[in-house]
Amino acid sequence: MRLAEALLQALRRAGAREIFGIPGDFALPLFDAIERSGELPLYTLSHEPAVGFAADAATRFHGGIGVAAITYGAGAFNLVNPIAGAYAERTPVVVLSGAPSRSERSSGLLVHHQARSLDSQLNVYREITCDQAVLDDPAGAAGEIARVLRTCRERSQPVYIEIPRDMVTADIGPVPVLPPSPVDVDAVEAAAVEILERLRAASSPVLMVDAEIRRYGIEEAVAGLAQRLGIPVVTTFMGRGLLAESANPPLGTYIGVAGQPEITELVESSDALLLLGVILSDTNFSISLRQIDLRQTIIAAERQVRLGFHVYPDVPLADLVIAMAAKARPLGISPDLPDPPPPPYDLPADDASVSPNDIATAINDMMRSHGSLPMASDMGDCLFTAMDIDQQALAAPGYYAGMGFGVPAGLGVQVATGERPLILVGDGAFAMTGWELGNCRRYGWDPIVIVFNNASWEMLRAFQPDAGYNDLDDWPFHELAGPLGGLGIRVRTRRELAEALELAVATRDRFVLIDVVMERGSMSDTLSRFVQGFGRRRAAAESG
Ligand SMILES: Cc1ncc(C[n+]2csc(CCOP(=O)(O)OP(=O)(O)O)c2C)c(N)n1
Ligand SMILES: [Mg+2]
Repeated sequence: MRLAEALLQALRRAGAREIFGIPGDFALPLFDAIERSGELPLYTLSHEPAVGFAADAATRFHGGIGVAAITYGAGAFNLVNPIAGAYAERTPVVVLSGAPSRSERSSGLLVHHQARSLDSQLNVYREITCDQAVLDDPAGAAGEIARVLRTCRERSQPVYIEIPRDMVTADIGPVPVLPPSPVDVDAVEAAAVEILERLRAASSPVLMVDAEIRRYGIEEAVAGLAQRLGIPVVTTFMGRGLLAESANPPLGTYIGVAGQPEITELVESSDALLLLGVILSDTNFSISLRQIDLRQTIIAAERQVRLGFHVYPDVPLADLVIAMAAKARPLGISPDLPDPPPPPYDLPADDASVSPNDIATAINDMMRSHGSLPMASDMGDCLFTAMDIDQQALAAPGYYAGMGFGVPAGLGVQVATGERPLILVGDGAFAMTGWELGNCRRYGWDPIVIVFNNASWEMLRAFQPDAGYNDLDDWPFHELAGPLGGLGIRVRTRRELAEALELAVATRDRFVLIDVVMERGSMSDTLSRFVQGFGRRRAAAESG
C-alpha cells in the first residue's frame, strides 16, 4: 500500500474523524492523497494557528484524535503555539508535516522554509509533542506510524509525523494495530484499594475532575463512580463543562477566591480531595483562599497515582476508574452539601449598558428558551464570564491561556458535533483569528459569535490598571461580518443584546456575529475576584 493511504487508514482506525490543514509545496502530494482517498474529510482554514486550534477543539468534543496537516517550515512553525497548548492541555493531535524529499535533503542547497538545519522543525516539535516519527524509510514506516499513534492515544498529547514529499507514494507494509502498552494490573488494583480506603476513612471527601476524564472517554464512568460512592463532584477551572450533560452534573467549578464561596469552602476543607485527571496548574490552584496541600491530596493523572509521597507509576486513568468502580461501595457519609447560588437568568430588557455578567445572563435565557449549544471560548474576560453560564460542554484554553483559540475552536466544535456552536471571544483575541469566520460559507458552518468588545486588552488592564498600552481602537466587527458571509449586529444595551440573540437563533444559514460594545473597565465578577486573589497571593509571596 502507498504510504499516504496506509497512514490515513491508520489515523482513522486510531480515532481521527477529520483533518484541518493548509497545504504548501512540500505537502501537496500529501494533500492530494488526502483528497483523493476520501478517508477523512479535509477542512482548510486561513492561518495555521487556526488549524491547530480547530483540530484541538474538535478532538475535545469527539474524543478521538485530531489531525493538523501543514507544510514544512513556514507552515509548521506557525502551528507551534496551538500544538504547545494541546500538549499542555492534553489533547491528542497528530501533526502531519510535509517535508523536503530525500534527494532535496542531500543536494547541499539550503531548502526554502528551512530555519537553521533541516531538522530544526523536528527539534522544536520534540519539545511539544510526546512522540515523533520521520517517515524516510519505507521499511520502518508502518511500525513508526503504529507506535506514534499509540503514544498519542495513551498519553493524550500531540505527536509529530514528518513525511518527505517523495515518500507519499512509497510502498509500505500494513500498519499494525499495536496492543496497549503493558499495564501492571496489580498496581492498578492496589492503587484503587488504597484510594478507596483513604476516602472511606475521611469525613469530607471531594472528587475534583479535569480534562483527562474527557480525553480518555471516561466521563460517564467517573459520574457513575461518584454516584456509587456518594461523593460530591466539582470541576477545575480548566475542566469547566465536564459532565455538564450527565444526570448528576457537578456541584460547580473550583476557582479558589474567584469562585462561589460554597464550592471553595467544600474543596478547601476536604480531608480527602481526589483529583482525577487534573492538571496541577496555577489557573486551577494558585488562587486558593486557603492553601491546598497537594501532598495531602490524592492525584490520578498522567498515568500515575500519587497519595502523599506514595507513587504508583503506569496506572492509566481509565483502568483505575474501572478498578475503583468494581470495588466501590457507598462511603456512608452524608455530606452537608452546599447549595451554590443558581446561575443568573432573566436579563432585564432595558436600556442599561451591557456588562460581561449580562452576557452570561442573556445566554442562559437564550439556551433555556431554545436549547443548549456547545461552546468554545477564548482567553479573556469571556472565559471568566462563561463560569456564570449554566454548565454546558465547553472547549477553552483554561490553563495554557493562549489567545486566538475561540473562533477556530468553535469551527472545530461545529465539525465534531454537527451542531451550531456558541463562540465567546474578546475583541483582542478576535483580531488574532476572527477572520477564520470567512471560511464558514464554504463549509456551511453557522456559529453564533459573541465579541466582548471593550476596545481593550481588559484582562491585562485588570492586572496593570494604569497602563496605556492596553487600550485598543474601536473596531466595527459587526461591519466585517457581511463581507465575510455572515450577519453582524452591534449592540450596546441589554434590550439590544437579548433581541440580537433571538435574531441569531432564528438565522440559520450563516454565522451571526454579535458585537457587544462595553465600557472599558467593565469586568465580570469572577475576573475581578480572580485578579484580586492573584494580587493578594503575589503580595503574600513578596513579603516572604
Ligand atoms: C497569544 C497570546 N498573546 C498574549 C496573551 C496575553 N494576554 C492575556 S489576556 C490578553 C488581553 C485579551 O484581550 P481581549 O481578547 O480583548 O479580552 P479582554 O481581556 O478584553 O476580555 C492578553 C494580550 C495571551 N494570553 N495569548
Ligand atoms: Mg477586549
